[in-house]
Amino acid sequence: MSFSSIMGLLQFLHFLFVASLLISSRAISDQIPKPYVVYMGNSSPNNIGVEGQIQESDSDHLQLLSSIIPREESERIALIHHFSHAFSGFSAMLTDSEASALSGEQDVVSVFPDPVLQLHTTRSWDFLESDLGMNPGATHTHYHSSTDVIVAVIDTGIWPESPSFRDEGIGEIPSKWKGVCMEGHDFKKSNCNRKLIGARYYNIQVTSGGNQTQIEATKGSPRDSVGHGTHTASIAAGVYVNNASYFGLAQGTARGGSPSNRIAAYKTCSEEGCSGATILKAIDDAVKDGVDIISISIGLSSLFQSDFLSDPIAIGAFHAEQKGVMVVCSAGNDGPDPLTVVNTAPWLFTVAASNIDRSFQSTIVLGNGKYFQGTGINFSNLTHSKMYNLVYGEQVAAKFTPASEARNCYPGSLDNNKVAGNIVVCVKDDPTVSRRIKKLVVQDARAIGIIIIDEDNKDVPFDAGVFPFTEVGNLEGHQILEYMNSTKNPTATILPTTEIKRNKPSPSVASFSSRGPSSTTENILKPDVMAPGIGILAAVIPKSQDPGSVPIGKKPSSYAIKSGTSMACPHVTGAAAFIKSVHRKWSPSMIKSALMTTATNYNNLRKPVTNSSDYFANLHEMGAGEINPLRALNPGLVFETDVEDYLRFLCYFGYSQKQISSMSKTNFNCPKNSSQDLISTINYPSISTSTLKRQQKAKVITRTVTNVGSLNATYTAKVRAPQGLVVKVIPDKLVFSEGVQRMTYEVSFYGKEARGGYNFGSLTWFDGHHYVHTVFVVKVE
Ligand SMILES: *[C@@H]1O[C@H](CO)[C@@H](O)[C@H](O)[C@H]1NC(C)=O
Ligand SMILES: *[C@@H]1O[C@H](CO)[C@@H](O)[C@H](O)[C@H]1NC(C)=O
Ligand SMILES: *[C@@H]1O[C@H](CO)[C@@H](O)[C@H](O)[C@H]1NC(C)=O
Ligand SMILES: *[C@@H]1O[C@H](CO)[C@@H](O)[C@H](O)[C@H]1NC(C)=O
Ligand SMILES: *[C@@H]1O[C@H](CO)[C@@H](O)[C@H](O)[C@H]1NC(C)=O
Ligand SMILES: *[C@@H]1O[C@H](CO)[C@@H](O)[C@H](O)[C@H]1NC(C)=O
Ligand SMILES: *[C@@H]1O[C@H](CO)[C@@H](O)[C@H](O)[C@H]1NC(C)=O
Ligand SMILES: CC(=O)N[C@H]1CO[C@H](CO)[C@@H](O)[C@@H]1O
Repeated sequence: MSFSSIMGLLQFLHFLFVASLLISSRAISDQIPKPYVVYMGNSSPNNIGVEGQIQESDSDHLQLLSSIIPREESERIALIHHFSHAFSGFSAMLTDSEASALSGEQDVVSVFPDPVLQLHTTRSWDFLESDLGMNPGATHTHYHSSTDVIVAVIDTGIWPESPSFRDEGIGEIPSKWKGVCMEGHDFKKSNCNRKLIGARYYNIQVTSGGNQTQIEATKGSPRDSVGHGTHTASIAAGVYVNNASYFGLAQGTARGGSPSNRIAAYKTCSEEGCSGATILKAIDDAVKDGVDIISISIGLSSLFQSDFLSDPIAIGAFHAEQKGVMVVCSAGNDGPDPLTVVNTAPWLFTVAASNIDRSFQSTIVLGNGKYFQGTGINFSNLTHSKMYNLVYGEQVAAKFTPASEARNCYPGSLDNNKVAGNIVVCVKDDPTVSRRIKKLVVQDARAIGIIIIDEDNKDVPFDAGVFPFTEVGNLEGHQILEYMNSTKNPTATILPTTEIKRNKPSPSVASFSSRGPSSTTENILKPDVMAPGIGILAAVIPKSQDPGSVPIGKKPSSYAIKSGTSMACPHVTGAAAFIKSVHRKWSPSMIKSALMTTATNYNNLRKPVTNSSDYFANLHEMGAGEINPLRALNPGLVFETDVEDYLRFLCYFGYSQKQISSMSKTNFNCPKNSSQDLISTINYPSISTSTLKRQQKAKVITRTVTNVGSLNATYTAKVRAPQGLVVKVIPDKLVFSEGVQRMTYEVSFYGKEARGGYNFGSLTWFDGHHYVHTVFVVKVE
């Protein structure tokens, strides 16, 4: 059983436990008001931008509340958040029965408890810190581009003094900007500038279980106290900063994906998480403020995914997309198990994480002269010339401690007297004790250093600060244990971390990156693309988060190295902003299509991309592949996914005509024969279909492409499919000319001879200049 499936089981058991508590106290908890989101579809068109009318809908919502809440509790007739710009609705304190009464009201699309969403850094899993902007090939020179693309970062706020947000040489704030720079006790209007053009904060409330717990009181400021928002914002659009490094590691010029564009920060999260209603409010504000792209490195837990209309990010992004605002999201860090990807709505751009061609090595030298390259970040002061005794957790167990616990360096499992002064070897065959905890356990016992043997996470460097730390896989681990068996006095040392460039296949899929298929529907391929998310250097708050993380005599660094799909997401945000700054008129779906059809499935060794265990990566791991922003500027053809496609998607998924009418506020009608199966037919830049029966004649899927290259172009189709799966494209030649900008074709899949299960392949259109690479997944039964 893998790490995450055990975690999954544990969390599930915990869930059952909590659920049973909830049931026993149900009668009481039913009556306790808690925050709910009431989603009411599209804002009525005549409401937009006219303050007076917005007030009107505010009072409509209050009226609706007062019809439900008993008069003696009139203090609850108040809106926590009110949504009125991009969409309509509110959040308020409601009892379960009030919530269910509201859900039957006219115009109410869905009512759901305000969910807690998570930040997608690996910090919580204690993979650690990051670096930025080293995305190969993303040098932004010689393009006629505008600098008024505005990127909204919905996250933990911002550290405005970071050099990444300086505004030298950047022009006036674009006139379309309607946002604000909110002041706080530690944040002044003057903290915003022509780079960081806006900042908002919200009362951050995080609810848990059936009881409302206010995890963080209002800090009353857009200032980042976590570091996550500063990091993601600087990856998306930080300016060039020379000689940035993390105490000398990853030294170089730091910059974001679109250094000349603008940033607006929306602080919705604390370290503990984010309230869904607050994220909805921030999306509503960002659309009103005039942003072009919204970056959200946040998501629901993959264990508790809800349907699209109870998912704040999906709801907010649906309306943002309709107003021409692109929303880019992280896929989550719950890999490598399948069905863990989150943020899977087709109007979202969902990003998986890959490594870059750099790693951080902490070399182990054994007493017999052998060297092993471990992974990790340390500022250790050990040297070659002195060796330390090497002990195995199991051999230095405390009294009455099972070997399995001591081997894993559980808290309390080691005999401190036998540990002090030695280097300790710990394994990770039990998921409950993280790397951070193992390190603290041996550090506490006054060990000299720690070697962790762990197959799963070794691609993600752990930042151990000044404590000598390194991590190896099972192969090297076995050799180290063998050496320890072979001698009475095994010794070793751990050398300081060095940075290794171009040492290995990259990109490859990060072990933690959440995998498809989507658990909500397999008929849209998710994640969409992959971008760097391991060991990314970017701006942070210059404060020490943990004791011992800063080398003695040094000040906390203003750049740090972090890993997570949180870091991958803003790379795509930055790339999208770059494309938007060149192609001002392109819609979100065109930009997304361009990045998907030009993505690569090959690594720097010109071999197919692999996962972190060196197997070829499949499309559920990497989507269309690693983004290539420069190629995406000139994709040749794009797939436009329009509002009707998304509305049809909602019909096919199973939502009612009433809900969909309220979301669209147009006279759109659901097709008569809606079914989940038809989801594959919406005009998406990839194809995924979950049901191809062997005895079925064929499955036919149409797509329409728009020519954005030269007027006269002739494309021919080339299919790559696994043996047995027959794929026909009709027509297999597309001729574009002055009057013909759009063409439709059919792809037919025949599964009679195909292998059961997932079949992965691609269809590439080529005109002599452009490769339009579209990937497909067909599940054969
Ligand atoms: C809810 O949480 C608060 C704060 O932890 C606590 O004081 C209160 O007793 C809890 N209420 C219930 C019903 O559990
Ligand atoms: C670059 O940074 C390093 C480490 O922070 C520092 O020692 C060095 O003096 C800096 N170089 C320049 C040219 O600023
Ligand atoms: C890599 O892919 C192989 C084959 O699909 C799979 O068995 C393995 O679990 C994957 N490993 C990771 C870390 O994703
Ligand atoms: C390394 O630094 C620690 C303090 O972090 C100090 O106690 C120790 O003596 C130093 N070791 C060497 C070999 O310099
Ligand atoms: C080391 O020795 C122990 C006890 O003799 C044995 O169980 C273990 O398999 C050996 N480990 C290796 C890696 O040889
Ligand atoms: C729906 O059914 C009608 C009649 O059976 C058929 O003509 C049409 O193609 C179907 N629509 C889709 C999208 O499959
Ligand atoms: C495209 O082809 C048409 C007809 O052959 C020709 O008249 C026209 O000049 C061509 N346009 C371009 C941009 O090459
Ligand atoms: C890569 C790196 O910065 N490693 C450092 C680890 O710690 C030693 C001693 O503090 C430094 O010399 C290395 O530069």
